[in-house]
Amino acid sequence: MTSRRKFIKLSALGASLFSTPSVFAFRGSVNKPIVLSTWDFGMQANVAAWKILSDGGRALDAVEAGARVPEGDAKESSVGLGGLPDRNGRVTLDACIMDEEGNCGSVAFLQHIVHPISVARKVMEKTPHVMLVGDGALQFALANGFTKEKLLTKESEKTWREWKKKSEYKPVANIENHDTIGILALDAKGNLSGACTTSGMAFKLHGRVGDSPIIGAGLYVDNEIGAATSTGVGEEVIRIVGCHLVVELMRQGNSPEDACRMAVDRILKKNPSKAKEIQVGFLALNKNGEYGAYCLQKGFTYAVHDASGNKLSNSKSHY
Ligand code: SD4
Repeated sequence: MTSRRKFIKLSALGASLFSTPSVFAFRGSVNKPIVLSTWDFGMQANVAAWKILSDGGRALDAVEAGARVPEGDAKESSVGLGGLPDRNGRVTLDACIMDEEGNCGSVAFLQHIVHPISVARKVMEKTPHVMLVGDGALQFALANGFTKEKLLTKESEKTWREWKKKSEYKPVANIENHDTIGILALDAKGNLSGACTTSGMAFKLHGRVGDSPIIGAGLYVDNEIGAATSTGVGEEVIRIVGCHLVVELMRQGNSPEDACRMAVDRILKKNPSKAKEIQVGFLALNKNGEYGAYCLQKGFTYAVHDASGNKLSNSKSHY
């Protein structure tokens, strides 16, 4: 009898330790559909995503379509085609995608493919895995109908050659050498999805992978609560598993903006002197269609498209 009681007590303790209580509050009226994307180029990405969402389409299709816009734009130097290369002059791409059922797919250190986000989706849908990297990811892409392209444009090669003169690798606080697109959507059915795609830190070490293709770090979606994505110095986001943290903070009842701010605070607390010099920004959307952002340094913008239109906002910042 005693041991049975002990067992019941222990099981109750176990349950309370392992299940995070959710105090997330659903509102009567949900602002849907809605899509949000990081940085100024999020405006164009949102237009592509909105075409799908406004037609009753699925959030997953919307975030993929949105992410493909800067990926295919040779003038964007931080994503896909035309992305700035690593220090060896190679353009290496990272991307991930996650749907309302918690399915996810990711590619990292992928070369020669313009749309890594679509390869990530194929990984999610066609393999039992979450992540493929490097040459394996390339072989998988080629086997699935993607074609090999030259991603280094004349402009990005020129910028790289200039950089090589000093070869100074210093992740700076402004947006010049980092602009990942993270895109989050809530569709008319009330389902959430997210995507994130980047060429990573410019002039990084060959083989370096940041937060963007890492589920939980650069992107996280929980269809019960909300979704989050990040931009900036990926190493700092990985250290705190940033986007999973933001979603869990929303689960505890925090607004999207507060959850983003608390994640930024965590980075600050861990490394206050470094935080002064770098940029990290989080963007979050909850199940009610409420959204918010927060970053370390001024300058992080995000675009929001809902039934009232498409607009660009400045994120609040710590500094
Ligand atoms: C990375 N987080 O590779 C990416 C870069 C980025 O805005 O977001 N730039 O670390």
